[in-house]
Amino acid sequence: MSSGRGQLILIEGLDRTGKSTQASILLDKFSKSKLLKFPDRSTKIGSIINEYLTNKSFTLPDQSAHLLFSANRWELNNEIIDLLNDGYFIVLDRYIYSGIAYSLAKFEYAKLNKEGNITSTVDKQIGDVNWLIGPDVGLPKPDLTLFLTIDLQELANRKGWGDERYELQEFQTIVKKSFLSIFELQKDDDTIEIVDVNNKDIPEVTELIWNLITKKGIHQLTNKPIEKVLN
Ligand code: NYM
Ligand code: MG
Repeated sequence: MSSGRGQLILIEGLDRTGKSTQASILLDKFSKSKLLKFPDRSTKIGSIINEYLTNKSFTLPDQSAHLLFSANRWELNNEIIDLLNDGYFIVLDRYIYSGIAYSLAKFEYAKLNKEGNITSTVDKQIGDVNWLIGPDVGLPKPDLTLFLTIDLQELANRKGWGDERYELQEFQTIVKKSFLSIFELQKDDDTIEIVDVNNKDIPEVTELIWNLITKKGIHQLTNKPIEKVLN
C-alpha cells in the first residue's frame, strides 16, 4: 500500500475560461479529493469579499481588498495542510496567482482612467509584485499550477459576462497580461504549466490537463514536504 500526502493542484485563469468545469471533472479522478474555491465566500472574510465583488457602491482601498483576498486564503491554511496530510488531493479553483494578477491589473487599468468601479486608487503598492506577494508568503504552495489561457476574442464569443466587479472585457485583457507577466517572472518554476484552451472542447482540455498531471506524477501520493510560497 502506498503512503504519503495528497497533492495540491491549482487551476488558474481568467473568468469564463472553464476553470470550475475542469476542477470538478478533475475531482472525480481521485478517490479522496476536495475542491476549494477562492475566494471562499462562505467564511467571515469571504462575506466581505462577496460584498466587495457584488456591490459596486461598497468601496475599499485597493490595498485592503488585496489583503482581504489573501486573508481569506489564510482562513483555509490549516484545513489545506490537514487534508493533504490526510491523503486528500486538493483542487484549487483560483489561489495566489489570481491574487497578484487581478490587483496588478487594477494598477494598469486605473492609468486608463476608465469608469466602472473596478478600482479605487493607483497607489504604487498595487503595481509592485513584491508587495502583492507579501501577504501570501508562507501559504502552502501548489505542487502543480495549470493556467488556462485563451484568446480574448474567443473569450468574448463565450456567453455573457456576469456583472461582478472585474467582469469587463477591457479589464480582462489587462488581467491576462498580468498573469502572463507573473508566469514569465516564474519561468524557471517547473510547477507552473500554461494550458492553451483555444478551440478545445471540455474533454480535450481535460485530457491535456490529465496528461500533464500524470506525466509529473501529481496523481500519486507523495513523501515530499508541503512547499511554502516564497517571495
Ligand atoms: N480574485 C480572486 C481576486 O481579485 N483576487 C484573488 O485573490 C482571488 C482568489 O475574484 N473576478 C477575483 C477574480 C474574480 C473574482 O472569483 C471572483 P470567482 O472565481 O469568479 O468567484
Ligand atoms: Mg467570476
